[in-house]
Amino acid sequence: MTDTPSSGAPDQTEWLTTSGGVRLRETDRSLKAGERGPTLLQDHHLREKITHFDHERIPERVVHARGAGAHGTFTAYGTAETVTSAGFLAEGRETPVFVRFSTVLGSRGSADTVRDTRGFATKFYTEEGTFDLVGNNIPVFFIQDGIKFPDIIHAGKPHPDREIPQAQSAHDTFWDFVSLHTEAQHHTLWNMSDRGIARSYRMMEGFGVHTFRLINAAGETSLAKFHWKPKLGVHGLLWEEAQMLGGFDPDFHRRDLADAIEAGAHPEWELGVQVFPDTPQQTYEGIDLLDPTKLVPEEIAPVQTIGRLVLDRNPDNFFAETEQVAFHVGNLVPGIDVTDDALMQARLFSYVDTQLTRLGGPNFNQIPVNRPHAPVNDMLRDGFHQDEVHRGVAPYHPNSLDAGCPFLAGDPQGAFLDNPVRVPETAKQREQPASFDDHFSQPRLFWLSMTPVEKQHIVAAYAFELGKVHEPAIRERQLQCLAEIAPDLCGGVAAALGLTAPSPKGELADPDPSPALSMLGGSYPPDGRTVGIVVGPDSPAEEIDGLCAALRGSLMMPMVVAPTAAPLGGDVAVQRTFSTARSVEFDALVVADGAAAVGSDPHVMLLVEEIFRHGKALLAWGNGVEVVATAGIAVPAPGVKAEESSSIAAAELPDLLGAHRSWERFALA
Ligand code: HDD
Repeated sequence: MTDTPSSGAPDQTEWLTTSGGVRLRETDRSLKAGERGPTLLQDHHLREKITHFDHERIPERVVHARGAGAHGTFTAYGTAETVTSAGFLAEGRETPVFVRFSTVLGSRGSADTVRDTRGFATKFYTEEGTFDLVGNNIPVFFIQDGIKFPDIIHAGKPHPDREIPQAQSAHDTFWDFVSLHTEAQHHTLWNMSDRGIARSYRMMEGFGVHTFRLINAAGETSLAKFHWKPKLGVHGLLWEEAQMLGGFDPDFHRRDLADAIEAGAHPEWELGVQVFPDTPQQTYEGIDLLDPTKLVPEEIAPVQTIGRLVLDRNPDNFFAETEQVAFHVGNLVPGIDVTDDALMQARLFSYVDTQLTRLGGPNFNQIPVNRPHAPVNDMLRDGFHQDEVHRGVAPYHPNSLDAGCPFLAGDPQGAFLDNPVRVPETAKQREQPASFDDHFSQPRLFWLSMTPVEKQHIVAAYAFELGKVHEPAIRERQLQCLAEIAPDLCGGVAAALGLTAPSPKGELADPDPSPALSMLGGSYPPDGRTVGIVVGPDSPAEEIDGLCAALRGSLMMPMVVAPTAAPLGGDVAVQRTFSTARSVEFDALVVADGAAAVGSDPHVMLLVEEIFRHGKALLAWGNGVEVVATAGIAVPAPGVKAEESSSIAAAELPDLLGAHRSWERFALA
């Protein structure tokens, strides 16, 4: 757990050279006319060094600018072979991948823990070409047609006059748009849930959002939605934690991902599909599969797992890999095709287009992280940053000069097939189906599927966000939308804002709740969870060392928190001092024997009090129990325990962390 890279350090054993490979005698002083004289234009090394530096930055992504990436492997179970001929989904096939997680609204340097949708983009370097699954951690989208993308993003980004607020949805333009353009209400409700403030990239579901068309070896088609299911469960921060982390550790998610991989706690997901018959209506149980603001509950279309993703290698260089990776919804392989979803269709254009500006030309697929692992033999030529030295004289087809090559492939050679889907005879029109006008029944389904504590968080999130909206008409319009979703949700938010809850104007739908939409329940491995260990100057060093080793052995990440940075007992490393530690960095706190010597140190009191208030596991042994009592916390309480020894604490932690928090500690109104 360091801020230094794990690998890829410059080779200190070689000579320093210019970019032309000439060895350098000096790089700290410019070439001048005498000791005190002016700098000479002749100094080619100075000019090269400064010029290159002047051009180090490239435009950040217009959306999803803030992100973190990792390498890994996808292993297919073979269970998808009945529905798709995609080679990388054949049983046992291993495919290298690069994944980039992101927030949507913030700029490159913004904080990780803001309330926002998270991007979950996966590049599969398959033997049949690159397949990109460019999804989010929310299964529905704000808009039904890509032509609205600039509108939602302009509304969500900082106000154009002062360029504030950064990476926030709690402002007038966002709520102005989503309350007017009510198809955004479903996605917005997910944002207001704890999905909008993920605990970790490792603890998020991922969704391809759109419906895809799968084609099997016999040429039969079906429609499908992709899901990523995290091994560690789906967990959120509390809003207070998210806000505090924005200051204490704006890199929280980036650090969490890199540290976990470095510690061997390799994040894992299973890829799953919901499969639907490919009927002319393209609906399932009345749900329009081409409407990306709608999901299909797992209870009526189970997610069938088809493979496993493990991320096990951090990038060597952030810019080269995470910044320059370029995803494209049109990177498809035989066996997987797009549908007529109007959101997806617009994306097919946007992703290549944006790289032309961002990566400076059309050859971005030659950048190492974007290079296909399948052989490439295209007829694209020249352009900025062309790395290939193409041979031959006839980059056109047909030709007779380069032996009439390259050949075109057919089915047996694995050529991509644009599936010959029938297009109904119809008129060109700027219209959409009537079912797309239903904007409230699915948000209502989501709300009805939440547990009481999740509902409480959602009400608080709306109250915060709308509390930051200045224009009364926008608040009132959004309250009207909430009334159409659920009067109890609307009532809770209205009460917090000091407003009267409006009545619904439409009829409320009566969907069956979908328990799969709730984040609560289940028990998960503690991989990569951080555990703070508060010690005093005389805490038993050997025992603390043993506790750290035991936690590491179970893939948890201990952090010793001591009065000073001096190693405990001379050789147990201290990761945080009382003045540098803050509770939000930890998933659990252990107060060690010997900690009582620090008395009621305000930093320690705050640590213990916040850990308790945030429902996190709090264990103590020996006189550490006195510290918990001094902080005013009764022992035992749910998730608060006095242990007989450090080894019992180590054994208890996985179970306590497995449930993420002691939810019983949150009093429900
Ligand atoms: Fe997008 C980036 C996900 C709709 C246009 N998008 C981008 C990334 C993710 C998504 C995860 C970051 C990729 C990376 O890490 O480099 N976008 C989505 C999802 C959508 C969606 C799940 C709806 C289901 N996007 C969408 C629309 C448009 C775009 C409708 C335009 C019509 N998205 C872009 C873009 C970006 C992008 C401007 C910015 C950087 C990039 O592509 O490479 O082209």
